[in-house]
Amino acid sequence: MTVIRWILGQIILVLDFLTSPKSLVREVTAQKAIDDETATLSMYQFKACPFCVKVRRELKRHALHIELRDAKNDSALKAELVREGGLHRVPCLRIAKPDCSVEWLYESNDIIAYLKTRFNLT
Ligand SMILES: N[C@@H](CCC(=O)N[C@@H](CS)C(=O)NCC(=O)O)C(=O)O
Repeated sequence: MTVIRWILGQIILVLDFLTSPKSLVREVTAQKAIDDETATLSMYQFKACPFCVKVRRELKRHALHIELRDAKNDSALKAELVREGGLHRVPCLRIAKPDCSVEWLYESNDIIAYLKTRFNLT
């Protein structure tokens, strides 16, 4: 089962590489304003998880530079996700709010919808 999962993961990564979407190009100041906002976000993920690939493709398409955190191989990040987010499930978007509170958003579709709303994406 582990081997089959690994093979499927590699296929997903190759297909993602071959069909990788083009990044939106913004004017420098507009991109800088978005980069300042995305600096408050990070995504806990597994490299070969299809749901994470789906979100990463949206990040690339919309040129959202969000720090990716490996919750599979990095035991400290994995523990942090479970302790603070509540579940060892990826993808999970960590949203640091201006009032210093933190929201942990699970579910790939919900993460994509959140990003589209927050950054006014089509
Ligand atoms: N419905 C979820 C599915 C997420 C999901 O099943 N993620 C798997 C990895 S592909 C996971 O986190 N599994 C927990 C684990 O392997 O410990 C979504 O769309 O984000």
